[in-house]
Amino acid sequence: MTTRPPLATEKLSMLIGGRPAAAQSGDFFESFDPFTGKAWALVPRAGVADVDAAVQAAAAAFRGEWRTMTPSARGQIMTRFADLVAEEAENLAVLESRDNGKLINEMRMQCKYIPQWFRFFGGLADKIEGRVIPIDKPGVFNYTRREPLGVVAAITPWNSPLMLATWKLAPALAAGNTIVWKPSEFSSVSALFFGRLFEKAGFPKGVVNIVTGFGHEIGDRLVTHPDVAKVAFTGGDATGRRVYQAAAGGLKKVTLELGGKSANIVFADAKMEAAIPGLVSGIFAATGQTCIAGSRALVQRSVYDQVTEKLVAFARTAKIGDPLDPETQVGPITTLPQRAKVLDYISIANGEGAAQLLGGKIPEDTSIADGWFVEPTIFGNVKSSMRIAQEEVFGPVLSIIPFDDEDEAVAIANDTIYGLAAGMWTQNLGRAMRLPERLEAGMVWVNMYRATSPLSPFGGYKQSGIGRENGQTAIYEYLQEKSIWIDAGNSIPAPFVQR
Ligand code: TXE
Repeated sequence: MTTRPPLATEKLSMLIGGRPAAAQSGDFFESFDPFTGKAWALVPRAGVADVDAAVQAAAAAFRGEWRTMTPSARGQIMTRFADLVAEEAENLAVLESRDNGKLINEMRMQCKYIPQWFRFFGGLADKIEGRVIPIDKPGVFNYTRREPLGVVAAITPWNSPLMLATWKLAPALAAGNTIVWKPSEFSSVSALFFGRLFEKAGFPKGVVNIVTGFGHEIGDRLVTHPDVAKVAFTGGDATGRRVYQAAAGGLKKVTLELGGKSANIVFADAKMEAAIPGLVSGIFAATGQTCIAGSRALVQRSVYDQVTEKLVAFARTAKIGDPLDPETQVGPITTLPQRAKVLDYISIANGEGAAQLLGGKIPEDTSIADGWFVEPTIFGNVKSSMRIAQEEVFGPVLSIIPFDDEDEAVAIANDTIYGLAAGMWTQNLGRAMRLPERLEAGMVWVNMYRATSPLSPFGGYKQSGIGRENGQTAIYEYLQEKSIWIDAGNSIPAPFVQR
């Protein structure tokens, strides 16, 4: 087993106004290592007063030198930050893997890739241009500026802690906003180490603030604080709805990235050597704890038996174990309540009459008994109406649903309240061109699955979210357009008539 030194003796600090900060109450909470089931770090337990202090610091920073700094200088700081993150990538990956139990390979890939977001959006900082409008009034010059919103509250979940925060922080900072970031109470450790790099990179004090604590204790204050202009949230749809409602009170802008029930569709003409690992990577990589999990495999009936058999055989060989071991392919579930939820859905699926073809329980291997594991689980002959095909499980549970033709595949794929992602496997060029536009999903992958990039938009159709992250246009989620009118004709206004 890899070494797992405790961080527990080191009391970690939040970041408020550029300074390391304890909670004003002095309280901490334990963060757990999902592989050992034991507490391994102590994280400050922020209260409302800490949130207020962080928002105040962010609001002051927004009015300070950050506001008057040239966009090019802002971009350069972001590039320096990217370099620092690149240097720290390995350490950050280990912290993330310890804290949320996800595979070290996955966290390494993410932490090495994160700098690209800061480079990409840092590069965009001085390309935020206004427009000159050929206005229909003689002698009048009309132009627009794109301006930042103010303080952005970033609220992030436990599954990809730094990556999902980066998707918010990078565009928000490039646009000139300031930040209060609240990571998930289940995975705050990496955020607090990441936080140490902001000042080193040259961000003015207070531009980025980090408060750690429980959603039910401080989330509402952060969302409703009068000085917060925008809320950028990734998490479950139930919490997303609550955040949306709370933000509505202050008419705040929001982006929400919520759950999914994504279809990964295999046609009979697919290259099976690619499709089978593609189905597995869609669901069992990250132990199913990803919003874009391909949790519904839609398989054309003529190859249904063949695909199912190969899939089960392939998934059966997945190596379950220590997420810090690079050989491990399936790690633990991040939280105990989440494991209970996954096991609950497995019994619901059995109760609904789905055919359990693999897994379904806690592994019997005593060497990993302390970890919060669930076996990779596959259900066959699932009907689209079953709860296991409709609700987000967020665990290593795959439902296989047969279909006859393209129309039925599209109908089943779209038969959900969600619309985050979809995958399809086919060698037929016409089908590959035709189908993506019929799928109600923000991202469609053809003969590939689960790819993301700073360059390409990410977000949900239907109840999978509001707004987009990533890609050039994501920066507009953090800007507002101002229209400026100048009378260049020296005319005298007519006092009682609209111009
Ligand atoms: O997420 P929450 P949870 C789904 C997945 C999972 C379910 C619940 O199905 O089983 O959500 O997971 C903060 N005001 N996803 O409970 O509650 C919270 O502290 C403001 C999908 O862990 O959504 C954390 O920082 N904030 C998903 C963040 O919201 C509040 C990723 C997300 O936690 C708050 C994770 C409140 N009232 C889970 N209450 C995805 N889309 O990738 C909580 N929070």
